[in-house]
Amino acid sequence: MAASALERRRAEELRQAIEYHNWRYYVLDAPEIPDAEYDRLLRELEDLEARHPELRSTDSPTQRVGAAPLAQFAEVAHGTPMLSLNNAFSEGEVAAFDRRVREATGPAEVEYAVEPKFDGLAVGLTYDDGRFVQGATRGDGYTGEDVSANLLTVRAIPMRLAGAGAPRRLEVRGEVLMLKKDFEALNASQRARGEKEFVNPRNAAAGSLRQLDPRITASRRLAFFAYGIGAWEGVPLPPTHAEVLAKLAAWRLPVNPERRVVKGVAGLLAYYRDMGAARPTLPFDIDGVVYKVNDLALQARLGFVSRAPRFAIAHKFPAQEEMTRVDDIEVQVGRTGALTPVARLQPVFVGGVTVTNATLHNQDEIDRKDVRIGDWVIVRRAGDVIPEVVSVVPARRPHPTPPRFDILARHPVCPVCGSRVVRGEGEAVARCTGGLYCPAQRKQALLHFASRRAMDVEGLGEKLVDQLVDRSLVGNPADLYALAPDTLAGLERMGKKSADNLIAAIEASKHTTLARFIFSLGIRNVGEATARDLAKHFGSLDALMNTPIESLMAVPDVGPIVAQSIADFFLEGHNRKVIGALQEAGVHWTENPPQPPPGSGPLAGMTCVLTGTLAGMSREEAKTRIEAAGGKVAGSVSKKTDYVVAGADAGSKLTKAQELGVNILDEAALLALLGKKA
Ligand code: 9MJ
Repeated sequence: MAASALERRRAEELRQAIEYHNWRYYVLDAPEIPDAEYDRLLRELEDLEARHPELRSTDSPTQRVGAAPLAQFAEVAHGTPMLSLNNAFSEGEVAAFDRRVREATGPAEVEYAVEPKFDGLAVGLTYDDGRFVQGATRGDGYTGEDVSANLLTVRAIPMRLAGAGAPRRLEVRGEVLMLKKDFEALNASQRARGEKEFVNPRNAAAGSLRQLDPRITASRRLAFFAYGIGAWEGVPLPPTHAEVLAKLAAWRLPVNPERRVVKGVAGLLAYYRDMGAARPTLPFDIDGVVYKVNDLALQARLGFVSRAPRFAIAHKFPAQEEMTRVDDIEVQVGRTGALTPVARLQPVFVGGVTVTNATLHNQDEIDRKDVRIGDWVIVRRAGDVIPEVVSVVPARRPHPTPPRFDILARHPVCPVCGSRVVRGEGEAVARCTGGLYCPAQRKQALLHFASRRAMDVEGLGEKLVDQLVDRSLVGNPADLYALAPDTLAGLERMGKKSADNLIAAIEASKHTTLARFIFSLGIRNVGEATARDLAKHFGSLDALMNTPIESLMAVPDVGPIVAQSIADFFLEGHNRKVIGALQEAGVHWTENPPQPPPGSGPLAGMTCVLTGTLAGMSREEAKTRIEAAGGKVAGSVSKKTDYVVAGADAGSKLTKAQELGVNILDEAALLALLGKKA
């Protein structure tokens, strides 16, 4: 039976609603309805179309998935070539670009539209009268591949343009990419299924888009950002690039919110710096920023040189991945004796620094990536993370083929202390059995003890710990508290002033919290969160030390392995001795600080901001104590701030507080408020 007028109208209503919610969810990241409601709408439309196949239009959201696999992609000739951009790698090259623009356009400062340079795959999407008709890859710039069926599975790409005023024909140019989190999830699932992992989000996006079976593409989460146009027919073109993008956004095409309009070289470079700083926290990879002359008439006057526009340039960030050679694989001994293989690399400039080492994590990782000495590898360094070997370049493996690298075969004994190395059944890591006899483990234990989130001994770094252990000045954490300023002043890179500072920092660390103290002990499998849970649950160190293993498992998130590690630690006589010595030396904490019920305590309902360095307590501790008094600690000063606590060298937050007339406390005043005398 043919569809009634009512059903026809309902189908159209559903299509519009579903596309609207796709836009809210995938473009704005601000869904209005729960997933279940969205699913109901889609199901209702599917049912309607199943009953009345004549209602099934090609631009219905039900058609996004389910197209049959192709034998091959059809070729698409680009009406306007999809050109690439010239690159700039330095500020000088950016200044030269701006100079060339001004030579052609006049001396006035030029306005630029600036945007992130997405590291994905360029595509062109054609809309006729506002309806998606085709999507193609860039290919060689003149001819690409028709990947329409795959692009339709990308929910951020609208099947219809919203609102009125769409051109008769519009070709939107932009980049298909995979968000970092979706890339991680995809690789986790590839790993779980024993399939090959993707090297980076770009490759994952490319591999997903160039699938002959759209159902595979549909199972991958791809994103899209529009950054330009190929065709724009039938309606007047806005005067600037920024306004073109605004139009695209109004039609509900995804346009990245990080775009700006700036003036002159100074504006370009400020944007470059801002985006460079934002890069690690962006949800997607970018490999630079793009500058485009904003005025489209000026763009037309500038025209093209060979294959790239003269009106635009990509300012690249330092590469985050480079190829280099593994000269050797060495092992490092960690705090718990774990032997971590480290690749020694031919120095290579990547992520803005010269990298000579990259972690290989453990034997399983070496096996999975099959890294061998002499191999050429892709090294990655993103943000502040430790450089990593991403993959081997198989074509460059030397002849004769080097042997597989086996940690245990290479190091039957610890390279530092000569103790036996073992790898437990089912364990990923091989370990030195030397315990605190092993200087490497001792050093790492000390560094952990002193680290910011543990006892927070400022200034006790690696170089210093090396000297202290190598000269037998410190054997365990308790020895730190017996160090004399003169002993320290005699060490390399240590003057009297830094020795005094370190002594003061050691002294200050004596006052701590139970959670920090437990964490600082470096008990295997006990991280910061577990330490906090243990402190809260047991309330005192004595109770924790003397508790049977079953009671340990009563703590939320403590399973048999963690419980066993804790029990083992406190069974060791020398661990108990060190704890005794630490308390003897004056290390103390307030046991089980009673948490005030919400709305009580001297700082109940107050918001405090900390700035500068306090003499008698660390920032973490101040935060804990303010919270224990019912207050909240915020990161920035506003009119709503009740107190700014200012220590030494307080900066802009103090100025802001003065400007806003917010109460300012020094340390003594804070302690007084907390109910303690300074
Ligand atoms: C990228 N990859 O993000 C262009 N691009 O403009 C941006 N690429 C481009 N623009 C003209 N933001 C040709 C390529």
